[in-house]
Amino acid sequence: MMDYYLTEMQATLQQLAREFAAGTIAPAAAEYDRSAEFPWPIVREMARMDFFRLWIPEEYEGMGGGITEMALVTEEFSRACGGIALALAGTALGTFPLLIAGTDEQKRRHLPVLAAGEGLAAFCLTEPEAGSDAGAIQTTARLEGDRYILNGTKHFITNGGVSRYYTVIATTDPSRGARGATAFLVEEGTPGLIFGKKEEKMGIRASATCEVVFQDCAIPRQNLLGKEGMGFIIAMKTLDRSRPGVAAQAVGIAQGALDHAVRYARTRQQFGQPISAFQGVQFMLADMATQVEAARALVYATARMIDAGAKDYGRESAMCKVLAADTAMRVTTDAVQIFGGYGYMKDYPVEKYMRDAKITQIYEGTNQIQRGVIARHVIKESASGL
Ligand code: COS
Repeated sequence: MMDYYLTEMQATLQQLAREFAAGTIAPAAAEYDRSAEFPWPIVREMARMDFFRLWIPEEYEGMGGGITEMALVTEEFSRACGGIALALAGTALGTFPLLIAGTDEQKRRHLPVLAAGEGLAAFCLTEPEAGSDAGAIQTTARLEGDRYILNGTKHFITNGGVSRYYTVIATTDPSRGARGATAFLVEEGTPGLIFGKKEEKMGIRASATCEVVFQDCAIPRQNLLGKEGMGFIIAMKTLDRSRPGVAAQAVGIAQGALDHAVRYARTRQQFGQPISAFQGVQFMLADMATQVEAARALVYATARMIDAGAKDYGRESAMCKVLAADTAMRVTTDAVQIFGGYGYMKDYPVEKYMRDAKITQIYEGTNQIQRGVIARHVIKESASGL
């Protein structure tokens, strides 16, 4: 791996995450992939090791880390299992609306709980009819006295059914489209918060994904995040911050598959020598390693840009997500190829990496949506003479 000259604290964190991934996540990955159960014992261990404090500011009992720290840990966890890593990365995603738009009082109440890992979080934006077109949400929130009443269905919700906090985008004014969207915090146990169908997924099977239904779900008015009508902007800002996390997950998945492919190529004998002696295999490994490093470099550069206080990083967030997710798909497919017939079998680890990689091209905005975002920026910059 290239030397990114991490700070001492970042290098220590990376090492800690690497050891945790190798010692605790990797041995359990295949079994959770098979059973599709939520990895509670590992999540509790993550909490005990303080990993959930990472992205929470120090004044709310966190470690005050940034996107860089989150990316480093997500990458290392995903190198062992992209699904188990999502318990942590999905909680970061679910927490961002509170960090972006919450009041000091809201933060004081909820962030220490999240920092201690006593509760996970989930971000509820997607609906059956509002995927890429996030402005088309139909879930409504109606103010009645001092309560908002939520009605509607969110689906494909990561950490759905296992979280304590649900940050929800609903419309308070359907006539205004995206400008009528508003963000809310809904706590587990609220009457009318119902968990629907649990999804049976191709990959990241250790991650809980389910439908989240609101049926006359009444929440206190003070659970409004930001202001009415700001929900779409909060959602977009959330995604701008979280996409480097998906990109880091993709880099980790790609690196994990590459690790296995190199080890296998060194030991698998054909024609009287290890297959790593053949130039055809060497060139594949060289391209895989180069692509993973290029994706990692863009993820770290984007994370550092965000942590340094950049104002607008939507373009870079989308770029690193596209590059890393496409890289993960290519590299994991090539890893299966290097394993040959064994690669196609569930007895070997690489087919899981290929299945896990696929989602990174789809969720938190498909790679087509990311390209749309990048193109908008590029064209706007050109028009303004930059
Ligand atoms: N940061 C801040 N504001 C943003 C923004 C961003 N990154 N992106 C858009 N906005 C603002 C716009 O400036 C606009 O504000 P005004 O109404 O004040 O002009 C408003 O939000 C609407 O923006 P826009 O017209 O660009 O919205 P579109 O409906 O065209 O949608 C895309 C834009 C496609 C980028 C958006 O719908 C999207 O990201 N879709 C993918 C959703 C997604 O990632 N889903 C995955 C599920 S979440 S796990």
